Amino acid sequence: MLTLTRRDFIASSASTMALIAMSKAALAFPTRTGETVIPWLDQPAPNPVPDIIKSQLVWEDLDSWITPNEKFFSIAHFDRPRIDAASWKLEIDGQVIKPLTLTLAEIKQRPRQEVTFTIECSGNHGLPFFHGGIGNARWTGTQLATVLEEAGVKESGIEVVFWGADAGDIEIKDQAHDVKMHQNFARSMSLTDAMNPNNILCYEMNGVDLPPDNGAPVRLIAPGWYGVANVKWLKRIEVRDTRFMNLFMGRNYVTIREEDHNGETVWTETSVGKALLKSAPAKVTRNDEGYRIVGAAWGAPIAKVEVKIDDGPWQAAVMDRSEDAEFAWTIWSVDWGTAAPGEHSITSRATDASGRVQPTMDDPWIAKKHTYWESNGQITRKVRVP
Ligand SMILES: Nc1nc2c(c(=O)[nH]1)N[C@H]1C(S)=C(S)[C@@H](COP(=O)(O)O)O[C@H]1N2
Ligand SMILES: [Mo]
Repeated sequence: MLTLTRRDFIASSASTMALIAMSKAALAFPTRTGETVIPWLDQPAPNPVPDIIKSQLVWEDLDSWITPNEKFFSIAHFDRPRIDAASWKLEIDGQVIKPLTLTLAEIKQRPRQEVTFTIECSGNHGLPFFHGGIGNARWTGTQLATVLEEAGVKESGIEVVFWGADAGDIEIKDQAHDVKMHQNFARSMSLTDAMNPNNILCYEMNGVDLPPDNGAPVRLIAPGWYGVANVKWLKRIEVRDTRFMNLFMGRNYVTIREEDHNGETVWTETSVGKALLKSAPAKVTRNDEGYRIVGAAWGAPIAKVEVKIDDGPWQAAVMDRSEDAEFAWTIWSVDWGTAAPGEHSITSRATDASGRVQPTMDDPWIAKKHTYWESNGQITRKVRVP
């Protein structure tokens, strides 16, 4: 374990930090000397929305626990604002006793808090062109709860809205309405969820300033929540005395399911929330010793991962615990030995610390889900062994 003082962090250059992060992660990864990667046969479809999904993780390239910033996926639903950090200010207002306006320098003067968190877009694996909406980074900022405490939330405050600087034109049309509006990106949480001590106002990613596409100068990092809750390009934090509903709470990022209640089907719509237990095979490698399957598991504390090759038995994967963080993915591997030439399918399933198992694709939880969000079913990949 590398320990650096705060001064070391500040003094070292961006490139040095990146090198330290990479060499540290490389030690922890089940990479073997002289190995080559066998590409998957089932490659994702071409991305039809390159403005929204600007980059994605390429699973075959996964070779470090920390995802380097230049390989990190990036999602923006409206524009991608470029904000002048020197003049930027964050407002904290609404149902608070003392509204605050904080500059970046003032936020950086507050105590530093760091978390390694694997952030996944809830749409990941829900669409044929979207398999790489995930990455693991070390996020640094200051605790949100202490800022809200300083502003003093009033008795009436029940909901916290995180407003982004990005905005777009939205239209709502039905029999009775035709409303056009220009609305900023926003997501909200209950006051209780917002006060979770793990949430940070984040200004650094993997030891360097937060990159513009990932929300510079400051974003919310809410460990354990799906990507959409982690509002980028923060502009204002508003405490409200009512629940909040907008495009990203109530229309988009809504999971529609058929649930069963006493034998009766109940159709539900829920706003995407906390991350769900999931795993995925990342790549198949080969060297002189044979084949190896490597993957990741995340979304909950992971007890074990099992892998099924074709119609074979579930085999226990070796968990790499050399890097262990509550909100970060766990890398696993299975040695496949002398795999038979031909086409094979590889499925992984994760089990969390409470014994819950990642659902199969025909589990009603997945099969009776009618929107592509929160797709945490077991993933099968196809590979051809030469
Ligand atoms: N302001 C703002 N924040 C946002 C978004 C956005 O469009 N605007 N997209 C969200 C979604 S859907 C995801 S998955 C994550 C992605 O974070 P990243 O781009 O840093 O990978 O950002 C979230 N925060
Ligand atoms: Mo997302």
